[in-house]
Amino acid sequence: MIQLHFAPSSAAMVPHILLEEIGVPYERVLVDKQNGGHKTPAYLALNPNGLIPVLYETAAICLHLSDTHPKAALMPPMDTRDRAHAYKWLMWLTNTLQATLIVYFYPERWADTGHTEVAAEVQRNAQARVGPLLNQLDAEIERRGGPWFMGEQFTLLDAYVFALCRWTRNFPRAPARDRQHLGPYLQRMLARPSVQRVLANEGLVAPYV
Ligand SMILES: N[C@@H](CCC(=O)N[C@@H](CS)C(=O)NCC(=O)O)C(=O)O
Repeated sequence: MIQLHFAPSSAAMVPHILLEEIGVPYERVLVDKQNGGHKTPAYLALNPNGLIPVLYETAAICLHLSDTHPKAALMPPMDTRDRAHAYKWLMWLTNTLQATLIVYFYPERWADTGHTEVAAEVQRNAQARVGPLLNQLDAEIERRGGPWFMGEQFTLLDAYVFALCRWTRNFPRAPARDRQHLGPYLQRMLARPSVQRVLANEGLVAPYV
């Protein structure tokens, strides 16, 4: 059976949503991130990066779930322009938006030890860089016309966009939900039964986005 190693609201939320969409049996394994459960020797044997989820990278897990559960149609059909665009957005989500958000959440890693002012500056700059990235998502949702990120078809990108947008919910300025098209889109995502199950499974409370 598939095992999903997760910490609440982490990158593991993306495959978590997809597993609920697919409807296969799977086992959730809670990683105690607050107490460094992702840095223990046992966990590092599973993911030497000490990051969650386990079958890193998140984008690779999404593609693997899509490949192994074709009936769920989590990607646009092969040999289409939309398929190419879906690859493009998946790479962008993982190597641009997610990577910048990680700088926002762990700014001290980009500063010398104890240089809290530098870390605060790094965090401010990371947040400023996330803003235009969220604008790109907003513009794409407008261009495609919804209801989902790629248009009519719900894809694995929706789980990724949702989880990363959720990470901005405590931004002091302009979180994802404040944008004209992203705001209603996130509400549509919240209404999906799979997403509701995931929020409950992860023990999360409102406000969700
Ligand atoms: N590129 C990796 C990044 C995973 C990642 O950064 N996971 C976070 C949780 S959202 C984590 O484990 N952070 C703990 C840490 O950085 O120590 C992926 O997409 O799987």
